[in-house]
Amino acid sequence: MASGAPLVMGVLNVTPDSFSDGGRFADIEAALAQARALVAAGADWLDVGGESTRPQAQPVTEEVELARVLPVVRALREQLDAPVSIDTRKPGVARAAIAAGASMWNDITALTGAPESLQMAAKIGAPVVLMHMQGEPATMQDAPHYEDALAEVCAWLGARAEAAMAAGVPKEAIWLDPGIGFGKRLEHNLALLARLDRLVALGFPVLLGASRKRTVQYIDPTAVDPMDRLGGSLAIALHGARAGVAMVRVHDVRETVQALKVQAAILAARRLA
Ligand code: HH2
Repeated sequence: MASGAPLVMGVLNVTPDSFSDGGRFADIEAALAQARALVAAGADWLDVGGESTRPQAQPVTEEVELARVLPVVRALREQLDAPVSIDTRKPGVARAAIAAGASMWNDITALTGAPESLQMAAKIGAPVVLMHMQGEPATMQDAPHYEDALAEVCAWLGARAEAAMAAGVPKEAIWLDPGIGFGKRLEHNLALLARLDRLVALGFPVLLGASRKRTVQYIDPTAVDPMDRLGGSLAIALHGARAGVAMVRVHDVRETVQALKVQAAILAARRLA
């Protein structure tokens, strides 16, 4: 592990259609109960999302997304201490959520989602996650193509970080994310996971999100149900920690925190041995 265990971001989807937990936390009481459980389990951050971005997901309007996320962000701010990030590609939703108490903008489009995204990120001034995606969620898994996925993703994310800084986002506010499963086949995801150190070497904190994703099913075809992908999700989180990622985005917080702690203890003992 580069320097200690990564932070853990718990996923809080307030959507009817997310791929692994759609509909479970769509009403505010259920969302708050889940948020409390995630924090009690050790989540350092909560990532609130109001639009599913799973393959084939259909976009929602800004009004619908705001109505889903704002009451939850406000309630979290009032009732819990954990910082909240807002998972949205819409600059208007990011601005409103930050005003309501969120502290980070998690943007799966890396500030390409709208013409004003870059300027909005600079104006908001909060940390922003720039994630790589090839195409759009509705069609991104139809025909992903790369000559060299690792080189292309690193170059693209580096360029997006430059664009954000040129627009006025401070360097220390920028996070990068390889976007596991976003317009990528298994071979592309594996190329990125195998050399996460190359992304870390760009000099920005890296967020890694592979929890319950289909990448695990491609390796273990029996894991058809996302709930059956915990083992693979933990393996990827542990691998990310050893490669130096700064935060992992997961659904199963308790299990991930425990796995990271055990790995950290073993690595610390090895250093003493
Ligand atoms: N993955 C998902 C959503 N947002 N954000 C970042 N930065 N990185 C990711 O890997 C990432 C993300 C997809 O997972 P989930 O939120 O569980 O599903 P859905 O998009 O169906 O709501």
